[in-house]
Amino acid sequence: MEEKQRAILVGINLNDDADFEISMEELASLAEACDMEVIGKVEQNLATINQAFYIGTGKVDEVREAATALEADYIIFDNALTPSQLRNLQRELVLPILDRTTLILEIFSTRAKTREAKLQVETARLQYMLPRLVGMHTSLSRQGGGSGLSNKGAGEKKLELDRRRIEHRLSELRKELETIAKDRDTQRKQRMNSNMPQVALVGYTNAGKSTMMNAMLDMFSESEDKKVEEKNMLFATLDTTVRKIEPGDNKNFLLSDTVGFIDKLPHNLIKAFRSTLEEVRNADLLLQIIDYSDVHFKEHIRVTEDTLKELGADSIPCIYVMNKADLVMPEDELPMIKENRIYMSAKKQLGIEALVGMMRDRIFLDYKECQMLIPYDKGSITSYLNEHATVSEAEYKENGVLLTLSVKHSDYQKYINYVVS
Ligand SMILES: Nc1nc2c(ncn2[C@@H]2O[C@H](COP(=O)(O)OP(=O)(O)OP(=O)(O)O)[C@@H](O)[C@H]2O)c(=O)[nH]1
Ligand SMILES: [Mg+2]
Repeated sequence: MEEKQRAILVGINLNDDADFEISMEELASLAEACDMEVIGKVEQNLATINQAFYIGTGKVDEVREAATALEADYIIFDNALTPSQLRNLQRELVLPILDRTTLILEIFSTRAKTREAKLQVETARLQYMLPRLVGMHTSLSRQGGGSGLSNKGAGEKKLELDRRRIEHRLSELRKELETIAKDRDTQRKQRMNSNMPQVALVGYTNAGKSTMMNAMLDMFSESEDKKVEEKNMLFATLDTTVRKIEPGDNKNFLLSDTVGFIDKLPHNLIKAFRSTLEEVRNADLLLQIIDYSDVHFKEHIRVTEDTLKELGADSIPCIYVMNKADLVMPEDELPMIKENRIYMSAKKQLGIEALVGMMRDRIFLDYKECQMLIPYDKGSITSYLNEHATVSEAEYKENGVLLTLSVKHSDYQKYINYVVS
């Protein structure tokens, strides 16, 4: 098993799609992340997808010939194939067929570490498999077993049995995940009660979210052992981690790091990871981390925004973090702020403080919890605050009235001389 599995990629360029090449390159990285070697590509320009075979019927022969000539082990299609396309293709092409979705599911399943992530991936996988039981190679680990072709002759009975077994397993998974989600919910409610603003890191996979989390922990947290894993690979992070960031003067916030997005992220997977991604939906502010050194960064922003929409998180305020700018801009120009964008480097920690400043301007825009001691001869200030701020307590002290209150940022600045804590 030293030798890598050899794969041919197949893609359709629909109506001269500008993003076609990017998509094929990404498919190749996904295959490599599954430990396969890409040995060839077959591409076709089409105006519409072929309902029966995905690619044109003539092209099917070409794929089979190329696969034989190049001694491929797998044929990988760029898009999720419908159950009937898969069945038809499997009949015509002798080799096991995978698609983009199966690759992503495979990567997720090898990366999943926590019990929850494992159960979520298994759920997504079984859901994808269920309608495709005939001829589907859903797992690379089954290679050699030849489940695809040998299934061809399998009787209806066996199929029905498989189907029932999967459905049973799915209901078990659902129950266990619900229990885990409930615990998580309790924790989240406790955090919300703490009244601390919640900020979520989001963005394309490998953009630098975990590196950003670690940089903030480095600068604004006591303990080192709370760090998360950062790695140069697709989907290094599959779980959600929440950490308290304490930049000082009582303006703390909670920061969450979670799974990254990718183009055509399988719908089932987003659904399965919904509870992991709950942190994103509940955030007061999103930091969209973008790999600014990647020429396709605009496309990545689009995919991230589409995914956020799917999650119902598209109306949350967002700061655009053009990360990895150290690779494409002179370092002495960093950080650079333009409206709601910041050009910076998480890895080199250039711009972390500036970013935290931007975040605080947004999340603490309207609120400031504090105590002010207003002398008795400044009664007009006391009445102004009573009118314009939320005073939760007023204690009459020897040298003035001590107000515990929540004030607008501008008022806080205006009366900063009276702030005692
Ligand atoms: N040059 C440079 N490299 C960076 C920067 N930020 C992150 N990286 C590198 O980019 C790679 C990915 O970083 P991660 O923080 O793991 O990315 P992520 O967004 O958490 O990725 P996933 O968890 O896989 O979605 C790592 O090799 C980092 O060292 C940066 O500002 N500059
Ligand atoms: Mg990560």
